[in-house]
Amino acid sequence: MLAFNVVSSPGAGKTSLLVRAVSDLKPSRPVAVIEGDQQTSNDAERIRATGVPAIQINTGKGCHLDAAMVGEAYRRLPSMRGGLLFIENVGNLVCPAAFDLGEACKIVVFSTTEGEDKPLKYPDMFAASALMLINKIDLAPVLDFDLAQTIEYARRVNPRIEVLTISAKTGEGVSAFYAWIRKQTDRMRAGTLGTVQG
Ligand SMILES: Nc1nc2c(ncn2[C@@H]2O[C@H](COP(=O)(O)OP(=O)(O)OP(=O)(O)O)[C@@H](O)[C@H]2O)c(=O)[nH]1
Ligand SMILES: [Mg+2]
Ligand SMILES: [Zn+2]
Repeated sequence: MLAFNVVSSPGAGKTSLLVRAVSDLKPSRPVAVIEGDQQTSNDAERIRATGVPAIQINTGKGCHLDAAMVGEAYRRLPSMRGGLLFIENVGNLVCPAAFDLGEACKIVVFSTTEGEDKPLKYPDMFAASALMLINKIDLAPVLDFDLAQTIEYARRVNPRIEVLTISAKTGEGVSAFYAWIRKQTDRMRAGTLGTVQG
């Protein structure tokens, strides 16, 4: 099984992206989502509406997921052998950077509405992530969003971070994200990527 820990500030578009991604990817392999939020089951319900299993974790006063919470949720999922597990972390650009949930890697969703300087202000999250998805690219023209500047700041804190621009709303760029997932799957099978037991 290949697991990704999806992190971002609140509202960057993690669930919107996952709703689209699980719908597109479920024909080819088992897919499931573990959702982390302080309160509500809204996000798990949005995922379940696609027909994909989702387990909601509510952290209450907590502000991040830890491996024990994910382990407990994982045991409630159907068999994920050969599958893809997305863990949507609590919307928070700070402490989720410090917690290993057993994922192959972290994916940071950064949206064009947040301001180009966030990688410099919250460097740990960008340093800990293998991939930065720049979401809400459909809004870039009205925001005067500076894409090159954002990427430059992100690479200042993590020279190896990969970057893709997407719109969870329109679907722009998501096929490149799926190609990136396929590449990680190949690397996992070749034994060159950290994995969790399926
Ligand atoms: N224009 C535009 N809006 C988007 C896009 N992706 C998400 N949104 C909107 O952004 C808002 C937040 O999206 P969510 O998917 O709930 O974000 P989230 O990161 O899961 O939020 P939390 O789980 O609360 O941290 C919603 O109103 C979405 O419709 C996008 O690509 N373009
Ligand atoms: Mg969400
Ligand atoms: Zn926390």
